[in-house]
Amino acid sequence: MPSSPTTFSDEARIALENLADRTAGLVEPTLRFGVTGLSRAGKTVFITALVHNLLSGGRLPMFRAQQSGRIARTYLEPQPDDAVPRFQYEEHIAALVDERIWPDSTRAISQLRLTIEFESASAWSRLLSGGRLSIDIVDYPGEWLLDLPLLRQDFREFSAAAVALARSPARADLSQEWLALSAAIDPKAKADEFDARKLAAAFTTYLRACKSDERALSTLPPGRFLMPGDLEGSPALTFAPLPDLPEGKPPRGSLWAMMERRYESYKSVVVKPFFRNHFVRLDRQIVLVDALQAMNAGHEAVVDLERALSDILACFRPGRSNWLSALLTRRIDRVLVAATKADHLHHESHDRLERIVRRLVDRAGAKIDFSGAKLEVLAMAAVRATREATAEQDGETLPVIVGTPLAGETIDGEIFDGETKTGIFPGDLPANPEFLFKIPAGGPNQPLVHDLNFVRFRPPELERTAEGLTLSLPQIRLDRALEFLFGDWLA
Ligand SMILES: Nc1nc2c(ncn2[C@@H]2O[C@H](COP(=O)(O)OP(=O)(O)OP(=O)(O)O)[C@@H](O)[C@H]2O)c(=O)[nH]1
Ligand SMILES: [Mg+2]
Repeated sequence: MPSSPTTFSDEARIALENLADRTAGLVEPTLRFGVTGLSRAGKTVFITALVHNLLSGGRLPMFRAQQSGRIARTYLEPQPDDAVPRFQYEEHIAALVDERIWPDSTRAISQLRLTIEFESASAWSRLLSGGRLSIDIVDYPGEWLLDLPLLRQDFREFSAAAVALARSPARADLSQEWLALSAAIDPKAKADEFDARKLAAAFTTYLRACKSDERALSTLPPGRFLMPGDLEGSPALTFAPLPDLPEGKPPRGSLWAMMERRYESYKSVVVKPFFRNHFVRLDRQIVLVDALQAMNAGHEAVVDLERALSDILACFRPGRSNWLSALLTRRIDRVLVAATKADHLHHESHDRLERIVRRLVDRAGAKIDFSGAKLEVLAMAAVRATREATAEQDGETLPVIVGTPLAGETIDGEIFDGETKTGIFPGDLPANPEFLFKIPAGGPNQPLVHDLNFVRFRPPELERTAEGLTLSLPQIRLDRALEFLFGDWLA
């Protein structure tokens, strides 16, 4: 049995805080909704589109409360947690709608409270909730989840796992320099700040190379090495795993002892507070994945995405909860894994993308007990940047997608200026997802699907109705995501 990642006093504190959350929730029902995904997966765009569609009453046919006209009013309210940055909804939506640019990358946690006043379909819940639901949306990097397993690992275990991964065929060429540097330094030698910095820098360079667009690897803990935030340069980030540690304990004053101490600081300064203050308080969770990017980077990237998904899903310790445990510790009872950016494909491939992600999740989640919690998979686009059309080629009618490629994108040698619209044939995904797990003839780092066309588009121009009303941002299957995530609370 792995030991619990928290100590008893942590558990007691979590229980008390959850009790406080719940008591407040009796007066005003609140749902804490976590949004996560590895960097660039589409978290910021998803939250912005979700809030925008609810605030502006967007067309969401599969989101029943909205479709049946039972939502009276939706508005933003100040969030309850004063120490967490607010999600900058107004800036992000202005970028998307007014400037038609994608919002800036964000690297930390942020939060937003959305309150929905609705008419419940059932008399019971009208009586109990008074028709108000507050949703606290918490946006945090998926990389932080990949750090949670570190709570169960000591420095020796962490080093062994990191080095084994670095020596795997998919990464060996990238980790060479760092491993050579580590081999030249004796872990039992006297601790030296300069050595520690050199090792940490070489280790970080290796992690960064894994993450580059061509490789698109996902499992790269410790997460803060690639997004240090305000901890940049601090001792808690100036360490590296050490290969082939000898038996026994590190000698006092050695480099090994210093690295071990800093690794433990990383856990207590970075990982534990996230776990305690944010993670354990969630009720519902969406995990966004950019499966298209992984497929485009090749077999290794897909295998690595599966590994990351497996680690991420293992963090949600859902389970059957009785009334007491529901009161004491929150349990995530619904997890949605959503493939984003489906607007890069023709709708005929949306179901295929969904099937591909389901296959990945099945493999990743095989070892995890989801009893009592629902796990759903979806292919969606929070913002649909393209529309569909057909084109004639050699007497054949082909489905195309039409949009404005970002400035600088090239198609067949033509460089786009960010203003010109064009139609492309997006290509098809294979019907059978098993292709994901076979190394293609070209090698493990070649695109898995050859005729897929990847072009990045600008956010769409908003359409107007005949009466001159501006419509909400278009989306694909965002309504299905909302129904799964909140539908039962608004029933
Ligand atoms: N076409 C399309 N592109 C999207 C969509 N969502 C995200 N993107 C693209 O993906 C990029 C990253 O999206 P973000 O929402 O910023 O991703 P994030 O997960 O918040 O990224 P970080 O904050 O950097 O971790 C955007 O700049 C867009 O180019 C979508 O629904 N459709
Ligand atoms: Mg973001």
